[in-house]
Amino acid sequence: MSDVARQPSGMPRDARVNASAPTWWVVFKTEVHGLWVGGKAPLLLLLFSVVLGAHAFVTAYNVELSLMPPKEMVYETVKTAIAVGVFLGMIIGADSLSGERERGTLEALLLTPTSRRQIVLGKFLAALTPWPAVLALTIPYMTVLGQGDEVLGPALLWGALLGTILTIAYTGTGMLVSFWSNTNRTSYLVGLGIYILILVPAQLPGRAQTGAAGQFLQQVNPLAAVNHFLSKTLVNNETVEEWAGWLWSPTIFALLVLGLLLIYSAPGLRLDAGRTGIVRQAWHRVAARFASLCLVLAVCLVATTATSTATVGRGIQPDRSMSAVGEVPVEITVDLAFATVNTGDSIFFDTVLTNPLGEPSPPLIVAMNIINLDQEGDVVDPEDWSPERTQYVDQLAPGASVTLSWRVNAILDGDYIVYMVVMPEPAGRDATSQAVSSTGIHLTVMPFTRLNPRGILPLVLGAPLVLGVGTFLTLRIRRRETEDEAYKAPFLRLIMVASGVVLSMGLLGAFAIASQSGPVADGGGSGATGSSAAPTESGASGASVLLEVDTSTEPEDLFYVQDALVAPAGSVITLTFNNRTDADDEAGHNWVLVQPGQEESVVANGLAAGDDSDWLDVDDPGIIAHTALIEGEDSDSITFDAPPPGTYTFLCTFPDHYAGGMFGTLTIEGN
Ligand SMILES: [Cu+2]
Repeated sequence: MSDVARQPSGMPRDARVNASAPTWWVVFKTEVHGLWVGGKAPLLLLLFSVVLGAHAFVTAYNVELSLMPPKEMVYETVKTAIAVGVFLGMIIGADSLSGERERGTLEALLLTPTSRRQIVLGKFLAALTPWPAVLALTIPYMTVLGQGDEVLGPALLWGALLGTILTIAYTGTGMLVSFWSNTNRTSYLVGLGIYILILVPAQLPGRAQTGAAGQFLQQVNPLAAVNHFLSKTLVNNETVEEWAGWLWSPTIFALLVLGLLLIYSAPGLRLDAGRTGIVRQAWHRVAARFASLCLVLAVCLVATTATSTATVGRGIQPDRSMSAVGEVPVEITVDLAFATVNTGDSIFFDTVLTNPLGEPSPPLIVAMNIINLDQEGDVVDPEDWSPERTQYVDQLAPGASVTLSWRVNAILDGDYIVYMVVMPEPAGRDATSQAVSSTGIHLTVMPFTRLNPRGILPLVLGAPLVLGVGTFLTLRIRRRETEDEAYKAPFLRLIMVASGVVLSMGLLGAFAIASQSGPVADGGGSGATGSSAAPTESGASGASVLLEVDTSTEPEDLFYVQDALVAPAGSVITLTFNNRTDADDEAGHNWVLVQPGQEESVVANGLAAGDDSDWLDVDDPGIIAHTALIEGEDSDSITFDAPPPGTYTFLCTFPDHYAGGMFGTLTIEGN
């Protein structure tokens, strides 16, 4: 990298040719040429593709073992892209001015009758150009890892927006450091120090990030704040409004740096950073020490957070000296006993609190808990599983009851019990109260992934290869340029190299997606599970709910994999029915939702309608909604309004399938 960085990037031919163009544009073009044709940016991208590929392959491989949901994989990829994009901006920014000083090319720039602010602006804009390429490079990886999940769009949108804000901030910081440094060594070291100082707290494991101080640190740290925002909105299905407050620190950071760089510092750009001004001299002396201090600090930070995490557990001691346990003044029931869903799906249910006593209840606190029934399984963090884990009720009149609505997002596959606890608020400091628990909801979360690590291999190996060829070609053009002063690479040739790289990457990505097994390639929204209903208003009317029902892959299995569906009242349900058998099996199935008590007659009318009507009498008033009769490897999506609250049967009308057990329930939860 240092080899390439030493190429002069002063003011060559372009400056004279385009004397009429604005200075910043001339500087920008020269810088972009140096950065891209000079080989620095292509080389860094090549390195990044290796990192991304390794990350994608390890993730896909792990998926087979631990079944990380697609949302999380997409989030991890966006996070990596931002960390790398920001890093590239930082080091290119750090090189921009001190590098020219070191190479003796800054003089030529400053001698031209141009505004210094424009010089800085041109260099700044050029240093931002690798970021879009980094983001574009991650798209095929994200698409493959996302497996068609609806998270891809928001991930790209927010990744692009927040990554751009952070890249602006970091590139500006790098340039400010460079502005004050005489040598690249100082500039790189300080830049790297700042990067690590911000990166390390942002990458700390989840547990160290909790607590008021930890939360504050996370919110102030621009990179950590962005990661937190992305993880909450992309992985945990939470709303943007809820976490928008976390976007202040990156925005303020970027604006501050921009102002400092372009308004305050730029006009004072000088040939020598170290000779004028007391502040600059001090900076020059302190800079190198600062860098090493940052490294030490970062190590200490990791060490202290690790130990403080360890003490958290010891701090919690059950206090057995409490007295005055109040009597149990409330009853709690849930309206769901069990549910089977895919990873990423949501379940909705209601709890009813009743005060059976003859006097008003104290204020009540209702909390949701989740237990992993698998001893070896991961610990469940209910905060991640539900946008609203605790609800409060002021008071219940004698005999009165209140209904609370809940939503649980099935983040990880496994076998769980969800249960609710109601605690009367203790009467005072020296009083406590007795928790009352509901019956559990037995939640079975099916693994949901169709990733095939071998299918990713072409992308993992091909991307660095393609970028390697692209880098080689640009370096060859560059060599000719340096050998022959008069030679200027034809614009067309550069465009051809660039589009060749883009095209090959696109093909690799498409191939990787197509080689993922099964229904991902045929789209059909197979990955679109979970509910897109606003999480805080689970019972709101008009909320759209996505449901997915699969058959078994075995043609002789007569059941639906998801046989207990739940949707809130008033919602618009989009149901995707997938016949997972082989097309050769000739096992036709449909999904028919029927009015309560009409099961037998719908099946009988279907049989009477015969094979020509696909075993369904579509005019049967007992039918609420139905898909087509589909063969193996086929899918059908239907959208319908949720019927009134209650439990409905859905079934398959193909002869003998209902009798063979091919039915399930759809529960519409009331408000
Ligand atoms: Cu069937």
